[in-house]
Amino acid sequence: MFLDEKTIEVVSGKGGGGVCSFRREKHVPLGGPDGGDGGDGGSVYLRANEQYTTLLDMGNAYRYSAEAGATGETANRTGRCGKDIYVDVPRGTIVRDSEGRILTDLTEGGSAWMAAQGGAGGLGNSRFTSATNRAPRQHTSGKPSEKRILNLELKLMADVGLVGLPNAGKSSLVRKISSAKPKVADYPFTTIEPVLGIVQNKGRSFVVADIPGLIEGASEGKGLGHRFLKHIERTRALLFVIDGFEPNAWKTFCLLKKELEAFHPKLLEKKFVVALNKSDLGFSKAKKDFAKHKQAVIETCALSGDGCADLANALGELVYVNEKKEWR
Ligand SMILES: Nc1nc2c(ncn2[C@@H]2O[C@H](COP(=O)(O)OP(=O)(O)OP(=O)(O)O)[C@@H](O)[C@H]2O)c(=O)[nH]1
Ligand SMILES: [Mg+2]
Repeated sequence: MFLDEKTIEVVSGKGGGGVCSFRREKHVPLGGPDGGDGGDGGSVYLRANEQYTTLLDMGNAYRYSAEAGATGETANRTGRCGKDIYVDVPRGTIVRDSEGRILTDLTEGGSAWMAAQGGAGGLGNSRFTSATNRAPRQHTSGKPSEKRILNLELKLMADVGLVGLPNAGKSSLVRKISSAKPKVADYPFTTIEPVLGIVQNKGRSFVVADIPGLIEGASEGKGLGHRFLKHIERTRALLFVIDGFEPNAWKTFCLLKKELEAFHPKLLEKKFVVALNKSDLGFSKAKKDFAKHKQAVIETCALSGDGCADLANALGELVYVNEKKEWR
């Protein structure tokens, strides 16, 4: 199962109260005020963890609470501070408040964002000592905790997103060029959730995302594509995978582009490579059509691996063409 949306509640710790106390010891007359401050409450942070691939990796917890600060003590001892907690989320998690406003976007591995700030500890009575008040009884309580409902949404951070009709051979290609082993079968919608694979190419590495096949109307919610189209919004480049054995390969390419545009016109501004797959079955018509429209293709056979090295090289060039990955 792939989980890309989740709601959590974060609660920081409240601050410990300051106390009122006076030093009382034998042989020490007029001991004076010695009530310590309360400790600060712990804060809750969200942290982007590169090891996590989906929100499921967070486990089932709904509420994440940090410890409260302890009450101050006598002899001017400050109460213990509550521990901060770090909630790990997958890299690429967008955090919204309950009204849908974006609070942060955790695109950088290891980066942390304070989701709920711990309450400050209160002041003990010794803080209020002054020339005119040598025995203050005044002390303050700790600041309250902060509670927030957060909506998390994951948008995958892959370098290359695969786009193609069901059965085009996307998963087969991902198996050939990357370390990932998504399921392959001869029926549509074999892939029902995105799979990330790391490609090692000429000493460089990049991430490809195999997403479920798109069909006509995907941008309006048909098939599985719509839900996963958002995952290619953040990829740097696209790989169109087209079954070249089909006589309508060129039309398929146009249809895919149309669906992407309908979902978000910006998707068409991305650099892309076209793989004309299933070269073992022969595809003279498809090749001619692409040539006629001056659209370069890479011929691949995901079964034998023919052309797959060329494909990996071409993708590597696209990903590394500029200074690599500003969000890495
Ligand atoms: N002859 C031939 N068959 C291929 C090739 N690539 C993939 N296939 C077959 O095509 C079928 C679909 O392959 P998949 O890799 O599952 O296709 P997909 O695009 O991931 O499909 P969905 O996950 O359903 O969107 C499988 O039976 C593969 O064995 C190829 O280059 N040549
Ligand atoms: Mg697949």
